[in-house]
Amino acid sequence: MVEQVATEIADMETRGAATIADAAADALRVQAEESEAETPEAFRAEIRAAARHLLDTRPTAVSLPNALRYVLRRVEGDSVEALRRSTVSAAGTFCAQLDRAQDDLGKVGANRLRDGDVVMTHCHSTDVLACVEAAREQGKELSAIVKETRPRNQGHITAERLRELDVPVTLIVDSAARRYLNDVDHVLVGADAIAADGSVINKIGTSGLAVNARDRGTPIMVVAQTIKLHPDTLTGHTVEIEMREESEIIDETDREAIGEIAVDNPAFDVTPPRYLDAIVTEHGQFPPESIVTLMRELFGEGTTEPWAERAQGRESTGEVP
Ligand code: RI2
Repeated sequence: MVEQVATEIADMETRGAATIADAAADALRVQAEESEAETPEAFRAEIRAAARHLLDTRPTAVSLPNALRYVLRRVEGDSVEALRRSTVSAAGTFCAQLDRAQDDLGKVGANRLRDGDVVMTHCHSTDVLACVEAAREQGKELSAIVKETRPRNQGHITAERLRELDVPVTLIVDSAARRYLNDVDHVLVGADAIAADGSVINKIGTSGLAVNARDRGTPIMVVAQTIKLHPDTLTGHTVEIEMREESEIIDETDREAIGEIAVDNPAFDVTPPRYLDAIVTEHGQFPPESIVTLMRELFGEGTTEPWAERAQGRESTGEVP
């Protein structure tokens, strides 16, 4: 099961920061339920190994280590049965909290949207769609300009979901975004990680979109549950940007026809806080520069790595995530 979930995350069959977190926590639950470990030590080692395997799939979305950390910190007991129960319970609580957080942030984000607004989206974010859904439930009419989001075209998923919410959609290529910004009331983007200085790491193309939006005076709102807050950035660590397969950009035949070229495929970029208007979370909306106060409240000053081969002690601070 862990093997399968890990492959699906790596191949992006399971994708989106919140969905990845949910799948990873659930994989630990199944691992615990199916474990045949005979001693508490063997059980703990097995769960830690499963977490490491999941962790190795994609490096950028911090929701993945945050989910694993949440569950691993709550694996408690002196017997295999007690350990199993606590793991299953922690994973269940985490997934339920994830759903609740998305509902809560949806309502906060919806308050920023007015009846008749046009929104522009980039990539596919379930957190963003939660805001649109909440606004629709409030009876607001919205329409959307949807960027296709090369190379994997996750904009197509967004377009489909928006149509399910009865939102009229205009699909555009990424490079057309600036032309449409004058007609847009809000740019809505999700996040894969948010750093302590308020920088937002999201799908490649977000930073260029944000600079253009600022130039045109169009507000840009980041919608992100607090599992997207990157605790390691509190202590100076940077966020690794995932580089993906060249084949996502160009196939072998076209490439050979062009001649010798290098191809780079960064999956994410970093948008500095000065280009962003608000970060919407389940705890309310924050100016990007002040997100660090929420991070300290939730995580304390740092984190441990409970999945390490040699187990570390419990984390000293922070409740959730
Ligand atoms: P939710 C996605 O990354 C996009 O960058 C999106 O904005 C972000 O995850 C957050 O998604 P990818 O997995 O958690 O498509 O809001 O590379 O669903």
